Amino acid sequence: MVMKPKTSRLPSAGIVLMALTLSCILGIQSARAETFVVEQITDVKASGAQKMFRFAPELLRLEVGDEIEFRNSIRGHTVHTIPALWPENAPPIAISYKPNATVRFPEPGVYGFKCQRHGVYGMAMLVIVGDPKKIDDLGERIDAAKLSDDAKQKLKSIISNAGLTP
Ligand SMILES: [Cu+2]
Repeated sequence: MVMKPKTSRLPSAGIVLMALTLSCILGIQSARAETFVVEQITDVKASGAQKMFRFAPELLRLEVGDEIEFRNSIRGHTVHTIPALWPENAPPIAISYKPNATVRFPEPGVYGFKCQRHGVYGMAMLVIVGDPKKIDDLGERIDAAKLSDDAKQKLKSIISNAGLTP
């Protein structure tokens, strides 16, 4: 195999500088807040209402300051705070009649969401921001929340699938 001399392939100082600047900019961007997308699904092919209406994904783990773009809060879907699963200092959220809405999460903690209309069928989700201090009592808080049995079951399966139950 014939090797080409490498010296002729050395990039010019200008290109090296440009690459360094670019990687620097990209580095700063990746350290910034991220935006995640949560869809609200109506799956007409699903068997039963418990599977028909759902958030996707149903669990998100964020860094403090990250954002979620909630999509499809239309045709009955909404995004509403579950008060029993909400950090004390965080303002409640109520999104309806919006194809998309972006929410920022500056407070660490556990955030529970339900759809106002389909929560009764278990349309609920969890967002965990940062490293919340109290997470081991999550199961008890779900039990105590004013939610339908289907929603409680959904939230409990989310935390057990994620290995968050003690
Ligand atoms: Cu809904």
